[in-house]
Amino acid sequence: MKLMRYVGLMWLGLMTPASAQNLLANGTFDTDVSGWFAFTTITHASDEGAPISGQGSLLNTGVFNNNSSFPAISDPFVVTPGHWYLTGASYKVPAASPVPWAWYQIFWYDAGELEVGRSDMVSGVFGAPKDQWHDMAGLSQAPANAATGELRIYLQTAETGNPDVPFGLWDDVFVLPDTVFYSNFD
Ligand SMILES: [Ca+2]
Repeated sequence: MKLMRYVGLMWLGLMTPASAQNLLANGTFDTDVSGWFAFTTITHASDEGAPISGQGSLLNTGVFNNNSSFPAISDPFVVTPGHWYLTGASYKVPAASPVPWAWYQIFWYDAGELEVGRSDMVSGVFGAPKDQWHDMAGLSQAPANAATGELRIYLQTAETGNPDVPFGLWDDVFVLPDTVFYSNFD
C-alpha cells in the first residue's frame, strides 16, 4: 500500500500538469497545523514524521471517550462539479491512546456554502497496530452542484467510560484533482 502510493505519487509528479497539486493548504505539517480547524485540540508534533513527508505531523487530542469520533477539518478548497478527486492520509495512534480506528470523508458544499453531500468514508482497519503509520487512499466524485469541499479526518474514541485521553497523529494528507490518474489507480 505504501509502496503503491509512493510510486503513484512519483508518477503523478512526473506525468501530470502543474495544476495537479494538493488542494489542501497544508497536508504535510512540516512546520505547523495551519489550514486546519478542530473543536478539539490540534497541535504540531515535530518528531513523529511519517515516511513520505517526514518530521512534522498534526496531533489531534480529544477530551473524553464516548464511542464517537472527532475530526480535524481542512480549509475549504474549490472543486469542479462532476470531477473526481484522489485523496489520501496517513495516521498513527500511540500506544497510550485508546483510539481504535481512523477515517476521513469529504464534505461537499454549494456556492451558498450549504452542504450538498459527503463522499464515501475512507477507513483504516479497526484495531490496527499502534505506534506505526497506516495509509488510506480513496477516490471521490464531486456532486453536480458542488463548489467547494472540505476534508474531515476523524479519530474514533474508545467506549464511554474509558479514562484514557484519545489522541492520534495525521500526516501526508492530500486531495488531488484526478486528471490522467483515474483508470490507472486501483
Ligand atoms: Ca510530515
